[in-house]
Amino acid sequence: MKPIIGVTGNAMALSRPADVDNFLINYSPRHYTLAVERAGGIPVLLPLTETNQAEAYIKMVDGLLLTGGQDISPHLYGEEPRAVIGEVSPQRDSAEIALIEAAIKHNKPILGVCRGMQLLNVHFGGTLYQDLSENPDVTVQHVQKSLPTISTHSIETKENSRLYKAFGKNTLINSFHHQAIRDLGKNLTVTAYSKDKLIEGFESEEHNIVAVQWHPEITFDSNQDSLNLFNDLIKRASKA
Ligand SMILES: [Mn+2]
Repeated sequence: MKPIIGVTGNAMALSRPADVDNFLINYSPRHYTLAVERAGGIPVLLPLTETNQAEAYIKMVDGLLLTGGQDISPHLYGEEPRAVIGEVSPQRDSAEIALIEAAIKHNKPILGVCRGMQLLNVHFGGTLYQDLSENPDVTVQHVQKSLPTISTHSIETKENSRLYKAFGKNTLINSFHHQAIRDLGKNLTVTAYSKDKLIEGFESEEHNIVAVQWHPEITFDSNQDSLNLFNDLIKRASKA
């Protein structure tokens, strides 16, 4: 039986056709489910629910994929929003934190991507830069202007980590984040840095977590290293 991977969903209002203006739909960028399928898993979309179904959902799946999206509500790390912050979704934050807690409780592996990585960090007590402009040391372009399929900035991974096994010591990745980790959460190990020392990936062996700041789900088709990361999730989920 192929492992079932829960893919966190988002909600948005359809603006067309005009007669269903602001019609709310559940969605998730298709890259995530395509990457899970290619790696040999069965993706299922987890809708953003009004009530906390987290434990019930986690019992149905073998692994959890936390997808990209909105900024993390700064109240979760003790700050007021500053002018530089983007759209937040407190409802999505709390729904996904409940999924994280349930996944850890039931020992189901997690892969966090972009927002997913930031939320995991905050969940473990870490903090974020609300915008990269708040970090004077940033010199690399982290919101790339090139197509998402193009890898633009380099990272260096920690030897013998899961990211090292998937991507090797040095590689190029794509980058679409205007927020970043400021203080790392407890019990997390940084396993990838950019040249300007931003945390681009971390892992927790204890909690079966791998998280990346970039978007390997967009490049898995042309980049074997990116597919390796999803293969690793499926392998971890097979043992769950
Ligand atoms: Mn980056």
